[in-house]
Amino acid sequence: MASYEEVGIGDAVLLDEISVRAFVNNLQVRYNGGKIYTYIGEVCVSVNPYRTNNIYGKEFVSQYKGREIFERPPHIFAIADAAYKAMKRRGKDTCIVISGESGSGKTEASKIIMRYIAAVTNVAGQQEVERVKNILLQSNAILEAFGNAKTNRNDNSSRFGKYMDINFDFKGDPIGGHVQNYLLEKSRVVLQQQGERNFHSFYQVLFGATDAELSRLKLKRNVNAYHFIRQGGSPRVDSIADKADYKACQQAFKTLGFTGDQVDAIWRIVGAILHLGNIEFSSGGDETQIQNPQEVNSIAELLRVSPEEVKKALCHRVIAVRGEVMEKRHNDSQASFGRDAFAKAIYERLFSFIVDGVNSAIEVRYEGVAARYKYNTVIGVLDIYGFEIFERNSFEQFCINYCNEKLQQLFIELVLKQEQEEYKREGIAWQNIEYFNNQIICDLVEQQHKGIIAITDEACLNVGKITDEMLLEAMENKLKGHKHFTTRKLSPMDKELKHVEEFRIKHYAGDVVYSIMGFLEKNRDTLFQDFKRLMYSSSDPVISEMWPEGAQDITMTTKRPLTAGTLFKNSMIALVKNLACKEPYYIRCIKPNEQKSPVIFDEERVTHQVNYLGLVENLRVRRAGFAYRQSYDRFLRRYKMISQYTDVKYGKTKIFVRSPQTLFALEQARAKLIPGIVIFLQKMWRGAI
Ligand code: AOV
Ligand code: MG
Repeated sequence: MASYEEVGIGDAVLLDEISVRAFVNNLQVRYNGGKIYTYIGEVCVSVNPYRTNNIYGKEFVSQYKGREIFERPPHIFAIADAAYKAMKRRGKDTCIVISGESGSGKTEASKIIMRYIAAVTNVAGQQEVERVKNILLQSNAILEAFGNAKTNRNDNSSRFGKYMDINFDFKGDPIGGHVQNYLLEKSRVVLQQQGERNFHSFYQVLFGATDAELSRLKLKRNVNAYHFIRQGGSPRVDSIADKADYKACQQAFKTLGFTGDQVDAIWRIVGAILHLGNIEFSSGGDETQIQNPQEVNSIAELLRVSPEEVKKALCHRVIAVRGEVMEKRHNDSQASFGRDAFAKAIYERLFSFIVDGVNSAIEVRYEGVAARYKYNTVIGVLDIYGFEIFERNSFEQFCINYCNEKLQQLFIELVLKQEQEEYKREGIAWQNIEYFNNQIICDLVEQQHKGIIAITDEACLNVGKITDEMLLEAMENKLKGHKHFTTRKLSPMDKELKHVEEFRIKHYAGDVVYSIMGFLEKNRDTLFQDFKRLMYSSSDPVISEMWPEGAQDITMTTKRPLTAGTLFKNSMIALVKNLACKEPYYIRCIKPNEQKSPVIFDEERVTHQVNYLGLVENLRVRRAGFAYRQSYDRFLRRYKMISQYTDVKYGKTKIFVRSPQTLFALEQARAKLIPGIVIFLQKMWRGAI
């Protein structure tokens, strides 16, 4: 049996002193002693260990299975178990919200939670449940291959947001699931900063495919031969095994039931994108020419379309003017723009296709297990892209950081605000605890008419007439004086704002300087119709079916689609609404240093995170408050067999228990009585009494 001795204080609620320093010190003592998890009541703080710890094996699973949170030393398993128990015992939909900045350990945490759930369910060994569990676990290999990339913050950074529902039957066994993905950072397909990579999939295929496979894709095993994947100058990463990951990904495609034709089309699209990146345009005048037509042939062959049509789509636009169809030749920059938009769009569409494939593999099959017990409950696991600041921050970082603001807002709402309001409602004496409410930053981004997204949308309506600089001016006019927004023009003395095209948002987690360049186009997200028709014309049904809108007649006027910013905003609002109606559990991840080192605990960096995550405020609310509350009837039902208890307060409708220890004592006393009661009942049933 593995020993797991306590170091420092496991539940910060029991610290002698409540201060940021004491809290961080305790985290440090625990981190140095190899303890990465610390509680604030039922919130689990996790400090990234940057090393493999042997704490997730079978013996640990059995230590946490079915136990109450406060019975065992802090562990992420206990939170997973609590969410699972609440779902199983009380039939509640629950969710586990994992937050923290880029590289803090969210994605690893989400996988550990999924493995725990897989380990504690299906004791009966049903085949269908085994199948579902296997698929849930293996889906990660695929989603990470196509949706994660090396950034300067994290070698395996999630470049999409992921919310996964796991559905359970009435026995508590997983019978299916659903993945919802949020805005993939598709600009990475065509552009990476120094030190970064494109999505893993590109390197996996180059390093992992056999010679025969590569030659079918018309690719050389040489990263430097392809513009789209060599820009960051770091094709090989020590912590990443591209070749093994390719194998795992291929295996996962099989397990999930992707057909051979589908997998073949997926890698052909990846290959076509690499060729597309090498296309160069040049012209003497306004009429662009493709410099390397052999690439066009490769693209056409891989996408199963005609080379003539590829060339046409790259060099022309077909437009309809008052019902009349005309061809217009691009100049070089229009052609390059079109090529990049095309590459980004086919990768994004490919990613959605893969997510759909994962979903059809795990959707609840009502003709199967669930037909007998349609009743099912859900545990949702949220793993998004963490807050990030780079050298250059653009529209993508703006969306990612806004997403983090929304999650912080949800935490504030549920943990800090409602908790305090509950005491007041219940008439329990309460001293208000102050915290920074980031609603003001959410409003800055998402408010109707006045928010940054709305201002950008308005500018996007004026196609061709408005530039990014003019958009920034519009923002300056509308947001002048806002405490969390500034530009160089608004504060000329501000040295951090080096360029006129920059604006700064004071986020909950720190100041970020964004460049406005590209905002309009990224928000508008145009893809010339010609490319949609080209993809639809593919003789490969897998590809053609990814692009149904290519069937549309050119002369048909279509409604203006929603912008990328508005779509993202809507999806965030829906996400928060979905999470808010479930019983939430929180994992708050902390990154201990910038060097990815297992031995450095950078006090300043950790203090900063503890501050912006509001952990000490969380602790104050928890400590001044009562760890556990329950409606009177439930409390009575559970504990009426034990007559004496202490340290409780009587609210109007609920009873509040201050410390976990009290509750633990109650639980223990109750547990001691139960065997006697069971024996009594058994005797009674047998007629012995
Ligand atoms: P993130 O999901 O929070 O970043 P990850 O979960 O990808 O961060 O963690 C980054 C790296 O830290 C992993 O690749 C591991 O090397 C290491 N790590 C994290 N958690 C653990 C753990 N529990 N045990 C061992 N190593 C760990 V981002 O997706 O960039 O926001 O956007
Ligand atoms: Mg991640």
